[in-house]
Amino acid sequence: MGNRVLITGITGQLGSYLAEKFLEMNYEVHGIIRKSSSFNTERIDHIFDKLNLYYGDLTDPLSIDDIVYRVQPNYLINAGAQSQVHVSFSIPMYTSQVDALGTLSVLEAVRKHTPKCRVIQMSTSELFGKVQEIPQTETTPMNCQSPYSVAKLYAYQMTKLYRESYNMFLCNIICFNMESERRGETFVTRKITLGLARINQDIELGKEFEPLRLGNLNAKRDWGYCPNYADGIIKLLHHHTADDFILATGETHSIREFIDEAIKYTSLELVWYGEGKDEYAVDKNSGKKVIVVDAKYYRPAEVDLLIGDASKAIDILKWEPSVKFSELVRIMMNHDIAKKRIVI
Ligand code: NAP
Ligand code: F7E
Repeated sequence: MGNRVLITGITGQLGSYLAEKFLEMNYEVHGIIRKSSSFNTERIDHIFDKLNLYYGDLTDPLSIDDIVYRVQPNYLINAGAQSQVHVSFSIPMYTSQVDALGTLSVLEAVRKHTPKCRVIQMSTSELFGKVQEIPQTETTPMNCQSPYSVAKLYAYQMTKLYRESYNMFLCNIICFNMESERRGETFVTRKITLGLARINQDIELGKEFEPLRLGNLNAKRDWGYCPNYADGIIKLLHHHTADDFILATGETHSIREFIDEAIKYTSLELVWYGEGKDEYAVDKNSGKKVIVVDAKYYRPAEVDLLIGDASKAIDILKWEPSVKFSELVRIMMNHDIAKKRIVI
């Protein structure tokens, strides 16, 4: 096997960690980036000169076909996606074009031009939706709750179908929530760590500030550390057999518990008032409103509880989710508190 890897979504959270890890392994790293009116390469700027980058878009099958043909990758990770669940309710058609049909474009291009290429499709715990089983395993029935997850289900099934029909090395890796200091700023964990770091500093400096506005605080997620998941993906790419695997920590916590853990890294002390959509939290010492529940962030359909059982990956791939919940919050809070101090 050669060592040429192609990553869609290389500018994203996961894509950036994968690119770093493959470079460390002396692989030739190729990636697809989108044209935008401002720079969108912040996560890969430190390795930019070592990468081979191509403009393309998952909604444009011609570009995907052309890039796969030119690169002739030995490995491909389809990490590109419209990955915001809430936004997928506003743009369901676009989300389907990127996440469902975009995956089909990748599979078709590989089938035509480089059928021996090993492919990982980035699948998601959102497929379990309104869960039928706790914890969720590779055999738990899927029950989607968003346009995002329906599009990802199409991609999951198409990946399986191509594997079985064409005898290609195609794997779905079903990741539970992957978080890190590189997480997009509108996902709830990063919104909390950045928001609390900002408010903590504003209170210390005696500055006025806007409270952090959040949606449903009671949903539970299995939050893990994105670099751990990148390691699992690399292990699967080098496994002897193509198969589907779950990556998860096996722990679940509510958004409320994430806030409670994050607040430990600030000088704030929260007191909660009200209920549901009228709930808010005040800092005991300053008397200022710090968090407000805002119904704008509620979703038309919610996924209430996710907790994954990654025994198959732990046993077969010898994978380890080494960073668990409290360590994850520590990493993210330390990063965002330091980042706030640099900005000032
Ligand atoms: P992310 O930070 O949102 O990154 C998404 C990447 O996809 C970005 O590089 C983005 O480019 C690119 N992209 C978006 N639309 C595209 C298009 N039309 N054509 C080509 N590229 C496009 O997501 P992530 O957290 O790294 O997640 C990586 C993958 O894993 C995604 O497929 C996601 O659905 C899946 N997943 C994520 C999680 C999680 O909890 N993070 C869990 C399970 C599965 P720009 O930088 O230009 O926007
Ligand atoms: O929401 C609640 C929200 O947007 C988590 C994606 O990477 O992981 C991610 O999807 C929970 C939900 O992530 C806010 O209602 C409350 O219950 O951070 P999130 P997600 O929907 O779990 C999966 C595995 C993926 O595959 C996706 O690509 O938090 N929540 N208040 C909020 N969520 C957001 N975004 N913003 C809030 O203000």
